[in-house]
Amino acid sequence: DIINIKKRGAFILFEGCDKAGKSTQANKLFEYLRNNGHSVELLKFPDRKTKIGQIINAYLANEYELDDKAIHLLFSVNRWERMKAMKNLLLSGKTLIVDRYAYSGVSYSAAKGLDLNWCCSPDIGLLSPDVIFFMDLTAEEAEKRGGFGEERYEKKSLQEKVRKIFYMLKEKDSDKDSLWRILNANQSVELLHKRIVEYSLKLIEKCSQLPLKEDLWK
Ligand code: 2DT
Ligand code: MG
Repeated sequence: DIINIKKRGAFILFEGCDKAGKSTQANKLFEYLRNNGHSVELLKFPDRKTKIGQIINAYLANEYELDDKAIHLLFSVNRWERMKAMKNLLLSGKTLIVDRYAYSGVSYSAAKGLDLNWCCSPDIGLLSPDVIFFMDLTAEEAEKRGGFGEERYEKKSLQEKVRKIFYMLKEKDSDKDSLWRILNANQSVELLHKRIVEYSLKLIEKCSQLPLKEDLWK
């Protein structure tokens, strides 16, 4: 007899600096998986639609000032308020493609000068991703892509610091085999997409058997 063991979905995360192509690749992976019979959902942080997200949006648009620590905590709250729903989706078998997460949270705040460990603490115990596709692009290359926009943080000098801190967070995970996949974002969209799809299909199969982890930075 077939014993029907429910398979969980994979938590696939895209991280990186602005202009690296995270949203492009997240969207393309979502379309690919959806068109190939997978149960999949696309999420983005910050989620600007919640009440907290609206404050974050105003802050990013420079319409509203907040203490660096206060806004850092709001970004974290904006993840915690989605945790139950994300957990239920994953357990129901949906693969989640997530555009930015706590790694962005820490990198951008620490780039402004906040203590790295302090920045990590509010996100401890969040769901952990099964893979981090780190779309890596130098600030110089990012600037060539039509320049940064008007939002807070979209400046070359800050982006350089953010990138360094992403690499520090990768070091912190050096015991976690193949969690981070560093992708050179300075290559063709289609080539990157192909590699991401190949890796994701294997990953979805592999982690369907593994328990969900709510152990970020534990
Ligand atoms: P987008 O350009 O991707 O919408 O991001 N950020 C993001 C933080 O400072 N902390 C966080 O926790 C997250 C998720 C990165 C908007 C900006 O918000 C920054 C860029
Ligand atoms: Mg942006």
